[in-house]
Amino acid sequence: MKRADCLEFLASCLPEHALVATSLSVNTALWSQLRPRGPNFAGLNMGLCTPFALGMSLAFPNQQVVALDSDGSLMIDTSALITVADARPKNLLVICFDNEYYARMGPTPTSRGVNLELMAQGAGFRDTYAVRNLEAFQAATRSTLDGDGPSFIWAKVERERTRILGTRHTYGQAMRAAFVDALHRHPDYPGQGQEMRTLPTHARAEILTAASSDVDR
Ligand SMILES: Cc1ncc(C[n+]2csc(CCOP(=O)(O)OP(=O)(O)O)c2C)c(N)n1
Ligand SMILES: [Mg+2]
Repeated sequence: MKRADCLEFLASCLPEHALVATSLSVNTALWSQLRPRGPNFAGLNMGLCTPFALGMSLAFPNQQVVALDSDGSLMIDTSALITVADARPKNLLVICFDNEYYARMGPTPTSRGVNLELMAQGAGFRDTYAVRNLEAFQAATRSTLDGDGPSFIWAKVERERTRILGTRHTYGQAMRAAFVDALHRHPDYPGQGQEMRTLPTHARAEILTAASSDVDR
């Protein structure tokens, strides 16, 4: 199963205002091409994708939230699964794309038998799926988007052989500025302009600079 096909399907059925976090992985480059606009926080460092998505799911309880995590990233902090299952956000779907590799750096423990679905179940997830082909991925995704979460999909995918490049909004300041801008426009956002006043001055300046720049990162 190819991760690109899974993500293309997800992009086709995800609600317009869904919030998405991606791990620092192939997920980030692919997702930025499939959904260049909208509330996407991309390229979270290892271990941080699922916790960040949990935060968004609690902040936006009436919106679908998806963590596009990956094997190396999730395994650096599997305790995130416990925190999610314990918090029980109905609107959170965690998808872990498992290519059994740390990007192109070497095999991860899932190549030697680690079962991430069992870990999610042990953490307390009741809605879990292990999928190895596109049809199963599509069925699991439909089911999780229709029902109550938190849900976990362990998606076994082929290792990408070539480097996949993202868009200019994939990383760094430009990505963060696009994300904040998308939150401002989000129908569930609590207050017009409120967030800019509560941000520290240096962060506000950084976002405004990035928003007016076309620099690729
Ligand atoms: C704490 C930390 N250790 C190492 C790295 C270097 N690094 C960046 S991405 C990556 C591998 C990510 O693997 P995975 O999450 O499985 O992504 P994928 O295979 O889908 O690209 C590593 C080791 C890092 N960014 N942070
Ligand atoms: Mg991997």
